[in-house]
Amino acid sequence: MVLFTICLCLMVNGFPFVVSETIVDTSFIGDTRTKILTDVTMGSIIPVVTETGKISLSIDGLGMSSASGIIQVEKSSGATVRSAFLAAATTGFTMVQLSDGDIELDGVGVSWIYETPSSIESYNHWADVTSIVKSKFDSALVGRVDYTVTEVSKSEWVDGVILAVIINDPSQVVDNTVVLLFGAQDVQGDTFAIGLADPIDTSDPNLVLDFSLGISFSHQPTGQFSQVDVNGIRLTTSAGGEDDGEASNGALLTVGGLDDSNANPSDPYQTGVIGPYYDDELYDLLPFVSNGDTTINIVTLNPSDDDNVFFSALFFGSARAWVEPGFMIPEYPLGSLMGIAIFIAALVAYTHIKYTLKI
Ligand SMILES: [Ca+2]
Ligand SMILES: [Ca+2]
Ligand SMILES: [Ca+2]
Ligand SMILES: [Ca+2]
Repeated sequence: MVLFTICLCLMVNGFPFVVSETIVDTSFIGDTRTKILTDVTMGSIIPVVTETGKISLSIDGLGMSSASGIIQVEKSSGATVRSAFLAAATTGFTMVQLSDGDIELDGVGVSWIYETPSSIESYNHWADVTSIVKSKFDSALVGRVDYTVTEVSKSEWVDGVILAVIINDPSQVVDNTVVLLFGAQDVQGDTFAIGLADPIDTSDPNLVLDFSLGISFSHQPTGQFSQVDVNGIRLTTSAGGEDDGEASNGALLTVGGLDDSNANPSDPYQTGVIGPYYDDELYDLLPFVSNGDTTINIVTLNPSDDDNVFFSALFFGSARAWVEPGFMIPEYPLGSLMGIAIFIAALVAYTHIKYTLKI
């Protein structure tokens, strides 16, 4: 693991001001569980796992009012678990923060490795559950493998969980990249950028750019939706809803995954008034990229200020990629020349170090 931090620390009008950006090297292949991540915090989802190889990805979500339920992983012939992760969101506007063991997977208490306040007065949590998931999956028959999720603390305090499993898949013929992102998008607008190790080759028949979002505390049909723009073009205005849960606080969860289609919403400006299933939060980014592109920019906004975008997954078929968090301008000095100068200096330093490393 390579970890670099740029830190500019100055005094602005008597107040200490710090610009800090952690760069996580995602170019290696293998175990990512030892990563130290200092900037998983409300303000942006960021990449926490990157894997490349003959791999596939299985994602499922579960929101429930009851204490326990089933979450699934799809297994193809010869498949084994490379790594598995569980994301959990507590119920909006409860300020509930989970402890280790408050959620169980197949009766085993889950231990959190990252957690962050959300933008809606709740908490998001992240765990590595490879050791819980692997042996059952590896020995299972082809098809759906069931795991029992138990919300040991009050179920009304937990909106739901997302299980993302990266699978060694002998049916894959080319190297793919999976990137999992976790954190908390700001409801008032937040961005992240996908950097591609090789330029997009739209003539490659194996090229796939599937994109998934995980959202909690969104109920539809209402005015609760997130809009998503990709490279400045609207992808959806109806992300959200309780697709993988129930229409009840403490069960509001959706994620693009099993039983969803990567078809994009036919009307990208349709808001969430039709219902949760108009948009299943699984998307195809191919229509948004051009041959030779090396970056993809994604911007989310939740006009109702009460939905929590806390997870994303990218599946790059036949492509290698890394993902950068949005470089946010700190709130305090925005509008002052000093602040802008500091931001530009930090951005230049960040860019220099990043491209020194990656190219
Ligand atoms: Ca619940
Ligand atoms: Ca779903
Ligand atoms: Ca879809
Ligand atoms: Ca939905």
